[in-house]
Amino acid sequence: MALLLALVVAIITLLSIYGFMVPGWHMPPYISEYGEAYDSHFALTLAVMGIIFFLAQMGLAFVVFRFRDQGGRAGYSHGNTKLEITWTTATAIIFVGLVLIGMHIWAQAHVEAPRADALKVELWGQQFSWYARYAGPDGQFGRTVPELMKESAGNPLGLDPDDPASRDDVIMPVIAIPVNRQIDLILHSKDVTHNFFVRELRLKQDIVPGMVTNLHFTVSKIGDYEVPCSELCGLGHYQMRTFLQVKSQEDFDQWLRDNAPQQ
Ligand SMILES: [Cu+2]
Repeated sequence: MALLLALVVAIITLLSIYGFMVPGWHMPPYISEYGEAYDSHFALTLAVMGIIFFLAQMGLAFVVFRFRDQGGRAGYSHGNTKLEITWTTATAIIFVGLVLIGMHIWAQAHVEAPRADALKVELWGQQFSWYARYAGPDGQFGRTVPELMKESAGNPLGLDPDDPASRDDVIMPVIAIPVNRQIDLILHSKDVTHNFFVRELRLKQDIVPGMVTNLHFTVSKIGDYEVPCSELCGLGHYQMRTFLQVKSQEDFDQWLRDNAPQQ
């Protein structure tokens, strides 16, 4: 019986590791400048965790077999303080070490300032849709007033008509951006916490109501990429998604002109 249980533990362990290694489960090719560093850090984390997982599970299988019922009296152990301290310290060092190694990748997108010529795009999340806002030819985002936010009036972001800067703002349900140009994405939420996640960008960011969060990135490949809200934000969460449409600069300029408000 003990041998059977040990074998089951070992087989489940090997199947789990095999499941992580077969192709088809992994993320699609990256399209942003963070991709290479992110992917190698991800692979390092997975390898370290995989080795620990393998050793721990094989240790479990061994102990199940080694200390099987052989007819003797069961002994009581109060644990081993030295061992406890050793593996807790080792775990802490591995986890903090991985964080320290990976921190600069996160800091590049979040903490380092975007370039002065980055294109500013606002992305607003709400239950259960997305709105992207562009400043228009004047380069200024118009004032938004919460009291004016009204979907049925065609003013989901509450643009203030009295502010001249708001007249040329372009508001769209998809995020179009030009390829090979740095984007300074400014994230807002109108209600609850949402999450901006584009697998191909290797970026994921919570959007917290009352907070403005910036992210910057440059995309090197034209195409359409899914943006699913990745924070369970209510009953309609499953349908809260849009697309990041990466276009050539000319196509992007045309798209912006085509969708400019009539004045
Ligand atoms: Cu959401």
